[in-house]
Amino acid sequence: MTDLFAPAMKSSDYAETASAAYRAALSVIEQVEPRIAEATRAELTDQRSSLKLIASENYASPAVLLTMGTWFSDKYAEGTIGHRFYAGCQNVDTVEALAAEHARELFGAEYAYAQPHSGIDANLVAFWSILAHRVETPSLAEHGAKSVYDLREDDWEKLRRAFGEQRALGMSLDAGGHLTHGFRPNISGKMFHQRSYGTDPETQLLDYDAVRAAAKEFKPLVLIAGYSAYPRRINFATMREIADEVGATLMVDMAHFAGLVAGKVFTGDEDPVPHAHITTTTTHKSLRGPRGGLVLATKEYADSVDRGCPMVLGGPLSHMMAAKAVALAEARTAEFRTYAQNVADNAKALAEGFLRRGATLVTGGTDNHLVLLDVSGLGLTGRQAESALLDAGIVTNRNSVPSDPNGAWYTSGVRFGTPALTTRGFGTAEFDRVAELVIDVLKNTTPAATKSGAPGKAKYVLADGVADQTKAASAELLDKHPLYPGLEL
Ligand code: DSN
Repeated sequence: MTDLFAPAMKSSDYAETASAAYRAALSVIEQVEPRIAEATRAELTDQRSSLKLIASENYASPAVLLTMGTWFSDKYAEGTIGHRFYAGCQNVDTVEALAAEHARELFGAEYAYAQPHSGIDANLVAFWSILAHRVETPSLAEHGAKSVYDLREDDWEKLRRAFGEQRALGMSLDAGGHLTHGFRPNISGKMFHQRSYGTDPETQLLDYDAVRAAAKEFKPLVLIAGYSAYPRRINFATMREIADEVGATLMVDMAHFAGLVAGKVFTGDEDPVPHAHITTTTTHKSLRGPRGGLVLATKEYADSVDRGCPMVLGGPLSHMMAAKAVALAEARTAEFRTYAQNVADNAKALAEGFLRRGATLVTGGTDNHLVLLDVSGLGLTGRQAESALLDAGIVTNRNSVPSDPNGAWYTSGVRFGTPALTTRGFGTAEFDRVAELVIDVLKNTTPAATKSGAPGKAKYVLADGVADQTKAASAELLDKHPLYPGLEL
């Protein structure tokens, strides 16, 4: 490990203290439910011994992990800082204020809300906040009400109708967008009339003219930007221009690339925060914090964002807000900037490693933290490729490619991300070796025939010996870059 918490882990004091803390914690757990202690140990062993390439995962520091396991978990604190519906929230106020302060400073945001429990919660807070600000606030005034609590039932009925008539425009799932950006089976696709924009059929790149044309025709209340499987950067200044042209609120979901924004790899037009009205994120992906969400907003949206609880959130998870504050403090360091740059450099090395070995990549490469490999040319579905890689100790996830003929279940792609292994200290040479191992596994995988003799979409055959050879080769890389060095349970 070469970055922020690695030097600390390498110092024997820190590693010994962290080891003692975890040994003590596990022995306390063991006395109540030994199988949980055992599963917790097994999870560390598994994480240490596999090549974790899931683009949305990472390894949080011991400081972040330990902060989650405290008595803050036991406190109810519905409300906002200094304005709670429960007594005795003074320490929660301290924690939430620190998390928000770090978030504001780190991202240069006017307002930060640290309560969302996850990314979907952060997006729900954003959607409701936009509706409240754009639809409800004028309606409230019209009804002579100061807050939603003053409304009568027939006023609510009008509001419900107004909400239901609103439109959202987001990136389609197969182009790399996220379920919560208006996908039909998600609530975002039900609370809004929804339309999606895709990518250029030739280049597979975002086509801003097409987004503009769709926005002009559809006139959305919310223009959503952001992705979970698009391997390129977005020009958020252009997205804001489009939003302004049609009177939309620009909401950016930066969950995947928040670490690259925090680490100043994405700056200027590629930094969403100065351009979006509302920016949401998770805290556990490239940002390397605890599982959770965060909403950043301009001042005009602050009041409505603050109503996240009770509108769509339960009581805040104070222990998680504390861990977010610790992670955000880590992300404000120079070491984190180096980490973020390494994440992007490593993704390029991985993409180039794939391309040199004849692979097909969606958009032909990457300039963020993820690479989307199209495995259809190898005669495989994403599901077969994902399973064969897992047999060989390489953990990834299958993913649709644009206009995927295999749909969202079998898919034709596999998504790879560099945040986790970069935390372990992998550099560009190691990622080139990872590309070699991946391609070797896939070239030795064939679809198993179905009863009719046609190739199936799920079953596969991995040639004998390849899984073991790959695991041995991975072990060499992993041993050189141990996870939590010095941590012994
Ligand atoms: N599950 C996350 C991902 O893998 O991208 C997004 O919600």
